[in-house]
Formats: sequence, structure tokens, C-alpha cells
Amino acid sequence: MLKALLWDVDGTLAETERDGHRVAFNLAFAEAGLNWGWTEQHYAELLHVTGGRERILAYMVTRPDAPASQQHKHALARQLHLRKNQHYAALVAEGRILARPGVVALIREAAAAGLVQAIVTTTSRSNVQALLPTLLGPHWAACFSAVLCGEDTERKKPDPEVYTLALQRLGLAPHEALAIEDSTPGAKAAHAAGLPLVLRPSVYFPAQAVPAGLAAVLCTAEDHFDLAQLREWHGRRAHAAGWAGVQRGV
Ligand code: XBP
Ligand code: MG
Repeated sequence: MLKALLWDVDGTLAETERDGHRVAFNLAFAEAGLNWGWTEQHYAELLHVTGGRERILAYMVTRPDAPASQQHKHALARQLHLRKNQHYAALVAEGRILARPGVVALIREAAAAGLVQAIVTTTSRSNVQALLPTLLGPHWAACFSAVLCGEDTERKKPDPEVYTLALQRLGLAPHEALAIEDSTPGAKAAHAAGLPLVLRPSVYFPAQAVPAGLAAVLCTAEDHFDLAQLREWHGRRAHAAGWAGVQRGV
């Protein structure tokens, strides 16, 4: 039985990457006097490194004008990432990032139906705290029993750590929950944690980019997105995986 929804943030709740994080990275680079503009197209590749600080560090490897020493690289990445997140919060506050269709209604519907919900993301906590009130209002946190962010784990998605931690916190077995993701790293993380998964493609992770073999229900960006539909998808996965009669903790 479906008891919990585990929500990814970037690309799932809202299209934050192209018009939010990417723009904010570029503002931070320009402010620091760096000629490091990330185009929309290039950002699609950069997104395969999860975590903004890690993404900057990976990019530095390709830049002859990056600091030479590891120590200076890390210090600059930390500083740029901090500023990036401040710019991101300002962009969000300007109303530049909207919820994806159906998401807000579904979170409210699930809350009203008594489902447990959690935020399970690799983004920084400050970005969640900036975005969620604009999507769900000042009492957004009441909808979620756990909010797990980039700072809460050693390893970011595609590592399953953040999902495993979420299940532990909620006291649930993987088959009792459903992860909602948009990206390949996110889908790999949920899959590796043993979670059934709905994959809703986003701007940077279109359906054709999703690797085969993930135990996912792949929907389209336009698919009707309500609780009845999620229960149906979860039931379909349960049937395919033979979860009927599986007891929690077994
Ligand atoms: C997406 C990410 C993040 C964001 C930037 O995480 O990989 O790194 O691009 O956020 P998810 P930070 O889809 O799991 O929400 O700069 O805070 O890392
Ligand atoms: Mg995502």
C-alpha cells in the first residue's frame, strides 16, 4: 500500500535549473570577475555532476584560468557556491520560478489524504527554504515529515544515501513509498534504494535520456498527475515486483 511520497526538488517540483540555478551560477561567476558563462546547452552536460559546489569543481578541471592548487580551487568553489545560492534565492523571490503543473495540488491532496511526504534532494537547504514557501506558502513545512537536503548526506545522488536516510527517518520500507524524480541521477538514486519511482521528464532530462532498466513508471510532462494516478502507478509496480503480502521490515 502506498504510504509516502518522496519528492525530489530541482526539475520535479519546479523547473529550477535553467532559469534559476544556471542563471545564479552565471551571476556569481561574473561578480567574481570570471568569464565562465554556462549556456543552457552546456548546463545540460554539467547537470550530470550533482551538487552545485561539486559542479563548479568539475568545471574548474576544464578551465586553465581556475586556481592551480586544490586548496584554492575548493575555497573559490565554496565562495562561488555561497553567492550562487544567494542569487538563486533572489531570483526565486522575484517570482522567476513557478511550480510544475499539478505538483502543488498533488502535495495538498496527498497531505489531506494523510500520506506521509518528504523532500529528498541533493540541493542545499537554503535553496529549499527559498523555493518551497513560494510554491506552497509560509506553512509549507507542515506538509512534510522530513526535509533531507544536500548537507544531510556524505554522498549526493545518484548515490542512494539520501533516500535510504529518508526511509529510515520515516520508518518505512521502500515498497511503501514512491519517489518522484525527473533526472537520471535522481532515478538511479531512488532505484538503488529499492524505491518504486515515477519519473516525470524535465527540460534537462527528457524521456529519451532515461536509461533503460530503472524500475520506473515513466510519465510524460503533460500526464495527469493526481493521487489516484500515483496509487495506480504504485499498484502496478507492486504487482510487477510481487510485493503483495510483503510485510514491513521483512
Ligand atoms: C539537483 C542538483 C543541485 C542543483 C543545485 O538536485 O543537483 O545540485 O543543481 O543546487 P535535486 P545546489 O534534483 O535532487 O533537487 O547548488 O544547492 O547543489
Ligand atoms: Mg531533480
